[in-house]
Amino acid sequence: MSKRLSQEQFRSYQQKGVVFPIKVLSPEEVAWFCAQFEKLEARLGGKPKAVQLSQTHLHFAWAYELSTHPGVLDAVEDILGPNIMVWTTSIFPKYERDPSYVSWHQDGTYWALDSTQLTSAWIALTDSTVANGCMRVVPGSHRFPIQPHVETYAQNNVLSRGQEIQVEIEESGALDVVLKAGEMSFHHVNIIHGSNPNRSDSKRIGFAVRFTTPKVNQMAEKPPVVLARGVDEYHHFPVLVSPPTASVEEGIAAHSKEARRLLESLRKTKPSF
Ligand SMILES: O=C(O)CCC(=O)C(=O)O
Repeated sequence: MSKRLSQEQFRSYQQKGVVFPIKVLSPEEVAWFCAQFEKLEARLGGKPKAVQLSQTHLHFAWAYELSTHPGVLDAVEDILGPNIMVWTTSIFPKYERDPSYVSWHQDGTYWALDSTQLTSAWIALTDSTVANGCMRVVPGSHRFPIQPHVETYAQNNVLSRGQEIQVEIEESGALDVVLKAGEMSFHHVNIIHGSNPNRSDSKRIGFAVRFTTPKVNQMAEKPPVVLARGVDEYHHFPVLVSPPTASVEEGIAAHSKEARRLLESLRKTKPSF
């Protein structure tokens, strides 16, 4: 029996590789999570880099709480089953009139995972609209094999190496994942997706959580994961023992030390966020 998704939503995920909108946060929760993010953003100098906004759930209590929110996990359970891990997280802010964009890509290309049992929850902390650069997907493309990608290192590309798929995308067939603050979408690890620059005067903030099952293994350096629900009979990953409790300052110090180490490792091994 499903916990959160309707049959139609589940079917949409299977057929299109994406499902939205799923309402998960109350307006009060949105305001609180936004305020926590903005506190962190301000302490990081205003417009943090992508690497500063990855894996925040390991260092900041609010980010851990959002990644393991019961409403989010109920919906994940409908897709992945009862054993759920938070593999990684990334926050994607796009500022007013921000030229940054995400090129068309398939996440499965560069995550070095041995399975497609992964779903990405993209939780909107502000409205995410066509004007402010909402995520876009090519429905059904999760069924395609992994396509060739090039590393462009393009200046405004949010992806760490500017990875871009090498097939012509029919823009008219793309679906805009428009969300209101407090709603989320799920997208499949192999779906072709990206997003345009923010051409509006409103900021867009998305909090992405990558959920896997314990069966999934990674052929690269493994981050600590959160066993959010169920049991881990595989022990492929180190598991975070307890939620973070550090102050913002301590969290920033620990996070930046880890981010430096991760960047160094990425240079050598190349999996990406
Ligand atoms: O936030 C965006 O614009 C893109 C997000 C994305 O690529 C992802 O969550 O996989």
